[in-house]
Amino acid sequence: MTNKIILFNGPTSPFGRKSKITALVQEIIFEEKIIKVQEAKFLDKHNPLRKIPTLLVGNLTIIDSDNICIYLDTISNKKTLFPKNDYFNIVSMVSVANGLMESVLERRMEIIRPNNEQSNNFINKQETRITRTIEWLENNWKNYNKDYLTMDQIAIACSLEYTNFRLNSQWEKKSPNLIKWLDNFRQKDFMKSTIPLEIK
Ligand SMILES: N[C@@H](CCC(=O)N[C@@H](CS)C(=O)NCC(=O)O)C(=O)O
Repeated sequence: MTNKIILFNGPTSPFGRKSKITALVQEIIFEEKIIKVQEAKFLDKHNPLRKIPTLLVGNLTIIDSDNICIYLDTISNKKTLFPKNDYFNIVSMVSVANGLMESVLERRMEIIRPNNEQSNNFINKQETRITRTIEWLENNWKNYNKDYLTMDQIAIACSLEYTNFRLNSQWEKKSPNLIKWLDNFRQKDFMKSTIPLEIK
């Protein structure tokens, strides 16, 4: 009997979105449980960081979206999202996209704190990093496999859409290459079915 796969996820997490897309494109059968991570005490026994995404596979817990994506890719019969010939380029670009997601998330966490606890310095630092990272991707990301789906494409698409969702879409005016590519990429079913939604 194969183990049931449970993905603990949130409604808006870009890291969770990247993991869910990987499961969808790699045709892995899984159950998604959308949780309120701040209240999810039960998660602590699996993941002491209490973060989403967290993947349970029987007795095995997989922590961190990168590990989850590699796991899902490894158990799939579909074509790998991490082709060997560009492996290190792909995983490095995934790390840049992760950093962008993290900065957008950190900025968001800061601006929802009470006014007297917010640091403008911290917010400015994140915004500068966000702008610099997108500019860098515009000029440096080669999209190594235009006709083949790779993990960096998924991660970069999730990070740019998360920027639009939590910050704004100013970058689009200055990034003709990225927006041209994203406009096409976001038509894919797995992008459309995983758009982040705020639950009231
Ligand atoms: N490096 C982690 C980052 C995951 C992460 O930051 N998740 C956020 C939601 S987007 C979270 O669970 N935050 C809960 C908290 O900080 O309390 C990954 O790639 O999975």
